[in-house]
Amino acid sequence: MARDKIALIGSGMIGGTLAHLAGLKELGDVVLFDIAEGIPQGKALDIAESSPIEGFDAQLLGANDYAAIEGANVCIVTAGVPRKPGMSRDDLLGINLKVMEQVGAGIRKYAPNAFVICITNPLDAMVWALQKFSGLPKSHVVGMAGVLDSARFRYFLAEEFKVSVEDVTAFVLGGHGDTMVPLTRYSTVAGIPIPDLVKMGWTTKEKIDQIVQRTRDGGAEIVGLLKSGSAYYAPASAAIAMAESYLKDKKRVLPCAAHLSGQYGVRDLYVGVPVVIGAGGVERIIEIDLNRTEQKMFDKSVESVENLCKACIEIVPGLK
Ligand code: A3D
Repeated sequence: MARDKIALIGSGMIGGTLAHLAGLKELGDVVLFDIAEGIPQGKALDIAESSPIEGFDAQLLGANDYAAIEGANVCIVTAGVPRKPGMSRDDLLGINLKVMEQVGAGIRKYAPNAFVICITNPLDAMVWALQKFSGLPKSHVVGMAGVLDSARFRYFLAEEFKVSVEDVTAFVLGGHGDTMVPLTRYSTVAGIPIPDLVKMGWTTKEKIDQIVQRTRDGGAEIVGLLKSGSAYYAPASAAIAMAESYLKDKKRVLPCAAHLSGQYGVRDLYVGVPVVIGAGGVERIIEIDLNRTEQKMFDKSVESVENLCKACIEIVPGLK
């Protein structure tokens, strides 16, 4: 059986890390694409030269022509510009929307059967636009944000409880931004919900509120430290988990920006919700019960995603 083919559209900080992880995990052959000449070729060669040491077999190719992504099973899109300190994700909208138009056309032409994972910010609007520009089925175009946001939440909770990150599960819903909705009720340590752990005296409500806020500001915390560019190790790990679930038909339940067509009362928007990812792409959208406070936070988050999509339509009226 031939190897799977993973196309990375954008070969910057996340793109390079994705290529390395895809190699290490032997997910398939990798094509790094970018408009910058030499960068994808250089990164591909560098990673290929690590393969004899790490012991993985994969072809790594760098390219500046979309023809190189032909027949890819998975495309992971990071093309665009990242945030600089003081910039919000939304400041990136105009520039990255134009990039999504080019990427959508490239995928439509050369990899129409791929499972597409978008990472470019502002995420929920860019993945929505990319699906429209590419014309691929909605089940096959998905945004990465929830896996990263919930990983940050899990890490902070594991630190607070002094337990293994493996035993902490967490759920973060809504858009990727300041309005994301970390759900403490559905977050657990080995099955024990956080509110019960508060009652058991493991932590306090104030401490959990601080962790929720730190999760919401997780991206900005890294941008502030790095001073140029934004997070890339954890975002790459998150997208690889989604790609792996598709390629190996693992049917993992992961929070992703998925296209909603009535679920949670939302129509034709991409919003972060729990989904099942398997060989069929997004195979199921899971609708969980939200209490009144959670629903209010979710609605606020949806409203901000809707406003971003409206801003996209103002720039490219044909997107409607
Ligand atoms: P960076 O290292 O700048 O890489 C972006 C790459 O895109 C560069 O190599 C550019 O040359 C390339 N590029 C620019 N325009 C085009 C184009 N038209 N076609 C093809 N390639 C192009 O950024 P990065 O890898 O750090 O981040 C990539 C994106 O991910 C940014 O938009 C970030 O804001 C976003 N991001 C999202 C998350 C989420 O959780 C959703 C987290 C971190 C970063």
